Amino acid sequence: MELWYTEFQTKGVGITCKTKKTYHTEKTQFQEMALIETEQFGRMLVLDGTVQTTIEDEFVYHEMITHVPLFTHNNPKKALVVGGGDGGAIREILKHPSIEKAVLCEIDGRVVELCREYLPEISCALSDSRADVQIADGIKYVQEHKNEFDVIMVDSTDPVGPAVGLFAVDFYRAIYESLKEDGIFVAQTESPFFHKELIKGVYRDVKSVFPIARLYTCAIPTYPSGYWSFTMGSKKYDPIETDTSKIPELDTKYYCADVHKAAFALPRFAAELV
Ligand code: AG3
Repeated sequence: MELWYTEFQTKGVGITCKTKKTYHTEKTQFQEMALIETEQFGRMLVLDGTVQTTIEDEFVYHEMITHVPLFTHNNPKKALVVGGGDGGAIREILKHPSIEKAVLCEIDGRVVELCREYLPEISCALSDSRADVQIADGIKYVQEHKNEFDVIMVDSTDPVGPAVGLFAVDFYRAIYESLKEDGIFVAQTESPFFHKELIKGVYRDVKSVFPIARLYTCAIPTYPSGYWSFTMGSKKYDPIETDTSKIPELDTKYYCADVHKAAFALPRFAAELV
């Protein structure tokens, strides 16, 4: 018998994957969780019915949410990931030799535990001595840590349920305060095809808090529409002015100096959102 998993991404569109195995399902204090084996994308983490990450395509998202801001900054030493309990962003951050400490602040401890068990390729860096895993509310954590971080990345779920507060202007203000004077912030901001109003609103809010705001995009096959966006707020450095000839070779599969530049070149319909 064939078993298929479907995420309904909008009222009229879904992604359906043939599954080989269900490793684990659980209702945590915050959300429903599933770890499954898919034929096309390998192991997959699903939270509240939405695909969070898969072994086959996680590299795109985790490289793009981290290396773009880290190479926009001159010399990042201390980074914070809000959400991101799978540890993929931390793994990428720790590829930067300048990084002394990478804090992960994830609200749901079960996500971290189960990703350590079932997705070791993604979560492996959580045991690095420079990684500091905090199981806590990211909003409170940011409010309590002022003027501390060079780069903050918000690696959240969709703006429903536990993540709603992570898409709010008050949170962006708290992030501004939590960053050093040349700090940079990036948030995952959904699909330019399916979430236009969200992107417009986030961009407007980020722009009202940070002197520099930029939208950039990449291709992620398992996320709604396959085309994904990130919004950056920066106090000093403009990512489109990064001297990309100085970007060193890193062990990456998507990000490179040309992609750093190209990611900010927006198709007309996406450029209209900002
Ligand atoms: N967080 C963003 C996932 C959003 C996907 N949305 C969806 N499938 N409806 C990814 C977490 C990876 N660290």
